Amino acid sequence: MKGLWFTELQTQDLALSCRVKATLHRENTPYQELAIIDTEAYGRMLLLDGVIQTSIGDEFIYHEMISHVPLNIHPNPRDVLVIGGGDGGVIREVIKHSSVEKATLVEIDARVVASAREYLPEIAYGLDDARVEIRYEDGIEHVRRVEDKYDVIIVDSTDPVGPAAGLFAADFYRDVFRALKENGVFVSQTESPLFNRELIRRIQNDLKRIFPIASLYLAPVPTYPGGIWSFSLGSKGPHPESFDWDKAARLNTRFYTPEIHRAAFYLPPFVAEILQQEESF
Ligand code: SPD
Repeated sequence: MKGLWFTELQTQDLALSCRVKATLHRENTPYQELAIIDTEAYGRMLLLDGVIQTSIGDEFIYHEMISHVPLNIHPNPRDVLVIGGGDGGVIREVIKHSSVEKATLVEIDARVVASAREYLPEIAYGLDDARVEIRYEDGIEHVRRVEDKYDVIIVDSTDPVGPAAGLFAADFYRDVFRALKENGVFVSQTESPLFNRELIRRIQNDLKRIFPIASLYLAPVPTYPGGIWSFSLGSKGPHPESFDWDKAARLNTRFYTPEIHRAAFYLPPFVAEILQQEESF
């Protein structure tokens, strides 16, 4: 294996390696170690504490699926909150919806936004849209302070360790429920159904206690552990599989389609089992 390689230890027993063309940037921010590398297989990548957050090669799958599913389920999303997501990928998708009047990005680390703007402009360009407000603050605190404000809340966080752990907690979901307007829809990235079964089960049980409708959907993300990723959804009213088909089909996307939206909620048996089993703690 000639050349320089980056390896992410994705679990204690699994690693993903990419051949590196160049290291474009590296710094310690007040919150984490940030790096931008260019790889042969997936192009430029954002790494936080050595974990792949996004890559030019596969980012569209994750960003389209975490955004267009909740935004199409909501009948008229006007005010949208994105927590995390400082690379701008979710915001780029959110502003494709003409109903959106305001998109607020709450990102704790200003250096993530600045680095994405400089090194990942294909992902970050939506951050300059006039409808976007960027606030550098803690998403948990932000949601605690607001009530009846947002139509859609999307959590595009890092993995549930360190400061991000609170974004996967029942208390946070209760605050999200309060921060949403009538008919509000919430989606969070909730890790790998192959390696994070207990976490997904616990989150789904929490959401079922808090929201009238809770659901799980999946998408393939090749650079994330196991290559298949889960998204947990809580809705105050709209049903996850009922949406305006023609409007969804008109979006300019590379992965998301109305057919894929519907199919994403049909869970393979090994994932359906996660939701059927009792919590083991
Ligand atoms: N294992 C990494 C999961 C990261 C999910 N969020 C990534 C942010 C991309 N905008």
